[in-house]
Amino acid sequence: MRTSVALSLLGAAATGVAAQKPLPTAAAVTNNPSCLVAEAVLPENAWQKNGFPNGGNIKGKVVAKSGDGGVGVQFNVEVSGLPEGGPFTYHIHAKPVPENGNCTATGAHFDPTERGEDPVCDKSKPETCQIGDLAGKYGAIPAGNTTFSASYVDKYASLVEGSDAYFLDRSIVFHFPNKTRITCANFKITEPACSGSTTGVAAPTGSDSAHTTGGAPSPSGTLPVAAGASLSASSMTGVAAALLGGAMMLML
Ligand SMILES: [Cu+2]
Repeated sequence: MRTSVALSLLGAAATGVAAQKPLPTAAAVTNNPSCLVAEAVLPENAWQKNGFPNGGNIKGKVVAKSGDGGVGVQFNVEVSGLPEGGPFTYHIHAKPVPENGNCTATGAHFDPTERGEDPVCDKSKPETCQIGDLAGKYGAIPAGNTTFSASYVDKYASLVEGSDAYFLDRSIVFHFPNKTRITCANFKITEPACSGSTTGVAAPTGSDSAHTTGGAPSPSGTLPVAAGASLSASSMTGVAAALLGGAMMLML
């Protein structure tokens, strides 16, 4: 860590550019659960509540589900009734929309890597952008459009509850070019994850079936091997947990 900071400072000095903190990078998510679908449906007449008489009659939704093989999240964005002006941006925001529909209460952009607003997102390096900055990474809604649709996979968003990049308890917010908020909605799960999905929970399920044959524990020598084998495909953490589990069994 310290080395990389020193190197990048050295690099900046060498090229005569003002030293800038290197941006944190978001990790690609590979264990999103299959089947799960979530939708953020924009409410009718939200723009009136938000006090923008020229807010058009924006409607639409943002659908989120796992990318192929659990990698990233596929977003399908569909809006109509956009007001005049633009380009319009939209983001996942840090907090949910409260009961009264006030988009201002959704806080700042969802930014678990804490990279902040500056410098602006560089599309060619999406891993360095705020995870919630969807318009920054995949394009804003161009000016002059009353409808818009887009579909893309963001590798860094997570559908695994409890992980840093999990966003289904947050909101999506659409903005005028001056950043004021036109409309917003919370994500809601419309289809649950299916069993046998590729979450971190899937691997332990496999090892469970390996040693829940009968109430009595199997001969201790075979356990760590079986658990290790069934978990090896999942993650280092899984393997570590399996080894730890095995070690604890041996101690008992
Ligand atoms: Cu926003």
